[in-house]
Amino acid sequence: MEKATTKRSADPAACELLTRCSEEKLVLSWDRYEAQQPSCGFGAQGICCRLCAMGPCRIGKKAQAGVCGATADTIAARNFARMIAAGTAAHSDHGRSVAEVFLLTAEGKIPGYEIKDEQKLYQLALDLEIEIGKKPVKEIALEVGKKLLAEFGRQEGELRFIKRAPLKRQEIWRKLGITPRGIDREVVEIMHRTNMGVDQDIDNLMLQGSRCALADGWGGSMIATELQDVMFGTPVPRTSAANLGVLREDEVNIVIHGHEPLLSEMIVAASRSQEMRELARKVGARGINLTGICCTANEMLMRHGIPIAGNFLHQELAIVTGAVEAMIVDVQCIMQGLAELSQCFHTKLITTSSKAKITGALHLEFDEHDALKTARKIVQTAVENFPNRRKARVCIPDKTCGMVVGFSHETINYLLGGMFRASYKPLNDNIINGRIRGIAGVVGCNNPRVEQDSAHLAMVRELIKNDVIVLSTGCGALACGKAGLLTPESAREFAGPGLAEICETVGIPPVLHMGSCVDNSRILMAATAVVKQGGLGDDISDLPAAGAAPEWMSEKAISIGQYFVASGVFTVFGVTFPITGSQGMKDLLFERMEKSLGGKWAFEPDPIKAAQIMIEHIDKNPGNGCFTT
Ligand code: SF4
Ligand code: MSK
Repeated sequence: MEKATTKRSADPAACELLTRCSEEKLVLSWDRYEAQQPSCGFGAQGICCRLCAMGPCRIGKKAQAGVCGATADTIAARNFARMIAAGTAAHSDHGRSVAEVFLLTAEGKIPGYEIKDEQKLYQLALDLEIEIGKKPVKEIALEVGKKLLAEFGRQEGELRFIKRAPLKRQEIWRKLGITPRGIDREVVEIMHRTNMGVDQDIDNLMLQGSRCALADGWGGSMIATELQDVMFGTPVPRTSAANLGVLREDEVNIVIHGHEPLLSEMIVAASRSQEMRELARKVGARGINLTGICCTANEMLMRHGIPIAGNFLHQELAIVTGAVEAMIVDVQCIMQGLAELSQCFHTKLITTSSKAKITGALHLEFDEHDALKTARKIVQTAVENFPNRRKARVCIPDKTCGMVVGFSHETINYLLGGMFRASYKPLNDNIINGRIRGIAGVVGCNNPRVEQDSAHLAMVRELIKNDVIVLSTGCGALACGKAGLLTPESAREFAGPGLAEICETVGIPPVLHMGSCVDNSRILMAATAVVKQGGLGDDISDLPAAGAAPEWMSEKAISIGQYFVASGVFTVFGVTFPITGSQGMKDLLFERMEKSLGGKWAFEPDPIKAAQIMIEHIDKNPGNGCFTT
């Protein structure tokens, strides 16, 4: 098979290893993607349905409706709503796991975890209307944990974090009847409504789609972020390094891949223990080198400065270096192809979650009740695998890039306003005086349909060149890190004069790394803080702001996109868009939705054009230029 490696990735480290794969006939996601071509156009456009055994049905010239009479519009809307439900379920089940461990920590029932950020706990308690008084920290934590865990199974009323949104936004949701009740309830209701023969009105389906997505952004994801910060520490800016060059020839390399820091935090602790370091020396290694892929990488990066090996499409490439003793995975975004690929090297693929096993992988189940013990066992397995490494097979690209990461919305507050006058005022003022043209959230995955990282980088460069400050999470943030855009110095090279001046004065990069996928809730909080600061309107939809996921692939991205839109953000996706076979859904998502929600979707695979329509939207909104004196 002809492998055009240069078209596969914009990352030179990836290209180097892709050449090796081509020579050794190793099969990676890009090859499997090619083997799938031509991919199903009905699926890509969202107009195939297999909800019942009268089907599967697909809409085309031959048939304008499914056996039951379902139209392209209904089929596309049901599929889209189910993607939102799946994404919400993934983020929220992550949040639930965190809440459960948080509660056990507060009850003093599990060793290894602690309350690290008491200030954030107090703030959470205030938001949840819990009286602080002279209560001990553990008692407050117990009440916080119970209240937040109950949000998943809540049957009526409103999710508690909804009250964090701007008042006008809350009213919009109430008027439309889409304020989420309980997180699980909204997911279940989508699964019911999209059953054969239930909800067949696209507007009604998408109202529930919005409600469910809001239960993700202002519910499950936000709970995950907040409680992780309390338990593991709220991120603060720190320096680190990115790309496969962070793997070391003379050390035991452990790559953690997945999403939940419940596991990675314990692996960090275990790998730093005297016992494990001595064991490493015994097997002939100089030490233990921990690094990450995808959102686990983001979690370890922003709390410990642990270097990252790469983003989504780097997961297989890390194994191809021949230098990885163990890849430890938990949940989400883990390719099944890793199991077969790891057989070609000495790498042990270790699954750790009862929810996510992979045939061919070694399963060492992570037990939160004795977290450090299981983490030690996992690290030990990796260390003991070091002597099996074949030196001749090792090929670590000599590519790394420095970066500054860890911009929580609290940090932005402090950085801009100072410790004693923490405030978003300087940001608002600089938007109002025109130095900063607007704010963009650029997030999401890699996708082998797109040259790896190229769309992220082109879009982000176009935005910052036009003085738009970028907030980034997930694999998009890691793409920026690998390309040097997460350094303050990059502002001088890539940012427009206004943004460059701010970056230089404050000492921040033009692209702010805000964490993992669940941390998109930080972007919601930052946007809300800008609204509450005043001067730029009284709702998120008034802000000169836009969102994008130029290389998305996961259902989680659709959920994130929908909660951005339902929160009032204009949001542009690239790659393909799974409703384009339905004129009704295109009208609703790309146009009509804005009337009710203040935000809408756009689909534009060209990243430069996408950046330009984001800037057009930013320029239409108040704040930019209107208040220039
Ligand atoms: Fe076909 Fe309708 Fe069944 Fe879907 S629900 S598979 S469109 S008959
Ligand atoms: S890991 S969801 S590939 S951003 Fe959160 Fe990356 Fe997308 Fe997974």
